[in-house]
Amino acid sequence: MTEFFTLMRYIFRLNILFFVLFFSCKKDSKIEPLSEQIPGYEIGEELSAGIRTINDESSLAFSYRISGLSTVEGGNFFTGNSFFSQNWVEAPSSTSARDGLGPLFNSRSCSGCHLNDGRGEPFSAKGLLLRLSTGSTGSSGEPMPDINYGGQLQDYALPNITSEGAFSIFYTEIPGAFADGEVYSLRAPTYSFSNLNYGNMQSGILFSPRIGQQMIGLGLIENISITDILTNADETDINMDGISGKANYVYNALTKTTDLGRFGWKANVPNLYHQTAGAFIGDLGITSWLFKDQNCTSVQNDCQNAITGGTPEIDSIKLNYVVLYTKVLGVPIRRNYKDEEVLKGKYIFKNAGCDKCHTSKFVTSNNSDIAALNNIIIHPYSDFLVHDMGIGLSDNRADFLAKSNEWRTQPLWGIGLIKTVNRHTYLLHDGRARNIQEAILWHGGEAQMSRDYYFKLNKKERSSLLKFIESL
Ligand code: HEC
Ligand code: HEC
Ligand SMILES: [Ca+2]
Ligand SMILES: [Ca+2]
Ligand SMILES: [Ca+2]
Repeated sequence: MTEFFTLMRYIFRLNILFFVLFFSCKKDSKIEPLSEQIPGYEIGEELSAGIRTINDESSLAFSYRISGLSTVEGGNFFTGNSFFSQNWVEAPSSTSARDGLGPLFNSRSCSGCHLNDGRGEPFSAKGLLLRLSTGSTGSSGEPMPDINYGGQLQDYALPNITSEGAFSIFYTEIPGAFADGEVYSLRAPTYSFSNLNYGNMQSGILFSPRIGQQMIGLGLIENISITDILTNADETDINMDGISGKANYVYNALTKTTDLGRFGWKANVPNLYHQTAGAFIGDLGITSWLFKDQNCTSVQNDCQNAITGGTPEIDSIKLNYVVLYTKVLGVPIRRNYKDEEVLKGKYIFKNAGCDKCHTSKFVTSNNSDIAALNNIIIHPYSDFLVHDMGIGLSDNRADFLAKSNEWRTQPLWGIGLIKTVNRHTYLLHDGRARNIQEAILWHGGEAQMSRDYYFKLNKKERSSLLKFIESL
């Protein structure tokens, strides 16, 4: 990595040198602009995570640790990786370091839903899960779980345990056309449950389908100061630009207080420690010191009585490795960032107001105990606030302060590589969009103006904007 940036700087200096020579020898011939001078290109914009950017665009582009880690941190990353990627097994087992799976679970490993540290797919066990709640809230403002099924439907179970049930998705196509005649179709999902083995869910049960996101740059996001995030919040739209942006304050299991939410599709989780321990218990059925109880409701007796993988099932040392792992996965460098069309797309992105939510730049704070995460210029293309995205994207289920139609601006860094890393392009919180264009056309609410702007573009302009997003 260091070599790479030295090389980049070198090439850049060479260009300046070349530029000087060029002007001094060939004063009156037609001058081809040097790549550095293409209007709109800003030096360094391709470095999505500043000096920590990963120089790779392969199917492993999301899987590298950032540069600048200490030897100990670097080693712990690899141990963390093994507990993230390898399957957990039923207890008791000779592989006692990784037993305790379930009894109810969604996947046998973290990477089951975050394959290659990337984006899940809208299929059960490949990355989509359903959060459940009753509509009332608990003492910390949290959504209250269903009595029989808890806060999440686990659709897998160990061999002798009764599973919770299954769900299926049915898509309805909604056709549309641009002014120039090009047609598109959006697919709206409806969900149905089957084989519910623990009785009915409470009447009026609410559920929220969620896809696992790419794991890149999360420690940098965690290290943005609260003040910097709140600077963009404008809940009552005082500046009257049609965009509000609201902070979601959520329960922090570590401090047992309320904190700014940053992670998850509704900014429903405050930090990566809570998120990681929460995923272990919620998605894999692995207990930790933070979430001590097996994930079984009071009616799930065989689940409660099953053999466990220890108390807790993942000890705090191993949990720390996985938390570190989630913090230091890097962000890949942009591609084609100097192409004329991409630069035109960047211009359109701004004009369409996309950047009012997909904020292009932050500088991380100095607060992380991982020195490499401190003071880094980043281009995540998110404000990490929740926005009203319209009724079309509503899940009918509030998550702390985020209402049913409110979602956290999804960071766009790395989005153009999801296809390479995960071999699909399903986007949005439930994977309903089959590509970037469909994701844009689903934008409503505060983003309606941006959506309409896109809708009125001609084909060439639409293509430029899409090329820009693909370059991220
Ligand atoms: C069943 C699929 C599934 C499994 C297994 C899973 N995740 Fe996730 N992951 C998700 C979903 C869905 C979200 C979004 C959650 C939300 O919106 O509440 C997510 C979000 C996250 C995030 C936050 C990402 C962001 O951009 O905000 C982290 C970190 C994470 N998962 C880590 C883990 C770890 C660590 C494990 C293993 C212990 C794991 N996940 C296992 C589906 C999964
Ligand atoms: C009002 C804030 C807002 C504006 C304006 C906005 N977005 Fe978004 N964008 C979001 C939110 C919130 C999501 C996540 C919505 C969801 O998953 O349901 C999102 C998701 C996306 C996604 C899918 C990301 C993924 O990884 O799944 C793309 C692509 C995208 N936006 C592009 C754009 C473009 C291009 C524009 C301008 C034409 C734009 N957005 C304007 C808030 C906004
Ligand atoms: Ca267990
Ligand atoms: Ca459950
Ligand atoms: Ca505003």
